Amino acid sequence: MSILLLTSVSSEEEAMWLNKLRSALPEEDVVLWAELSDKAEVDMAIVANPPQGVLHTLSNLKWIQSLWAGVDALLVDPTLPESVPLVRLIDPTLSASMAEATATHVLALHRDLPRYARQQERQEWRQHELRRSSDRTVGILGLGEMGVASAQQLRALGFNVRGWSRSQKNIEGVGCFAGQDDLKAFLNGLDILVNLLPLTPETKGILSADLFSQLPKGTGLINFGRGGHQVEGDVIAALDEGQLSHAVLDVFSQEPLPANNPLWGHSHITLLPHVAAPTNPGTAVEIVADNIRKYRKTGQLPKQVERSAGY
Ligand code: NDP
Ligand code: OXD
Repeated sequence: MSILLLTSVSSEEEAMWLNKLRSALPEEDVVLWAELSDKAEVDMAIVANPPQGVLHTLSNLKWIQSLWAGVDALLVDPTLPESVPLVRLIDPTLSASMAEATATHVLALHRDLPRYARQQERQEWRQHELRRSSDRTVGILGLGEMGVASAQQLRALGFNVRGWSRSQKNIEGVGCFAGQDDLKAFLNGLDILVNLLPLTPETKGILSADLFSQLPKGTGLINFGRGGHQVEGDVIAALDEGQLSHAVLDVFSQEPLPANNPLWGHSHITLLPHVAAPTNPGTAVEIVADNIRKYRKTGQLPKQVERSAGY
């Protein structure tokens, strides 16, 4: 049987993944779509934003392993075979990278860096009151792999930390809120809101005027989840009205963000090109190779995506 590597990344990046996978799995036949002679020979697919309409043509596919943590782009493929288990990337290196990005940008907002950058443009020498991290409350939407690592990092920096998830959690030192009924209480009194939710039918558009109106005036926003979480017009309006003080946006509904998008030029937006926590090819390939070896030996699959929940 063969393992198909199916991506829509550049040919250079795809070749890099192929080489790493072949080195990590010398006993396996890892192939690209263009090299495939018999589709029935494929029992496993390793994917990174694969083109739609291909996976369902593989009649002997036993499971799909994503190289990304988020699987929203995969799940929108209407032809994605329902019965084939889907496994997403869970990698402690990725979570550590996200925790670092969260800490970086929470600290930047906490220490007023965007405001001082705007002052510098005007050559304005003006000091603002310095608050302690323990005087700030940071709320994290999503308490999964990314959210928990980020919460722990922020606790270590002295911030008050809250998190919101679908099911109730109990995390030492973190105020845990769960479900729609708890959302209002979670948002109440935050200084900075960080989004680390997966994009699902339930979370789409959650960063909207309605949610912003439940935050204290002047809250900072960080979106490292997906572009589909933010209603762009509502983010701009909330910034213009001062309801949000600043937004750090790493993800967008359309990536790369088109040149004419007004988010580019907004003075209260820090715009990043989806770099909060990129997949680390070295550690990702080790994890994927381990998953595959375990499956070959025991027939056991790693933890699967819950299709009905969308993550
Ligand atoms: P997980 O699946 O581990 O965690 C998701 C969290 O969101 C869980 O706590 C879950 O609740 C919560 N959640 C899901 N739906 C809801 C809902 N309707 N209401 C409340 N809480 C909800 O995902 P990860 O932490 O690994 O990743 C999160 C997302 O981060 C990815 O899907 C991806 O979009 C994004 N990401 C972005 C990157 C970047 O570079 N910008 C890099 C990597 C990931 P519960 O625990 O109860 O299930
Ligand atoms: C991911 C990402 O989901 O890079 O892994 O956004």
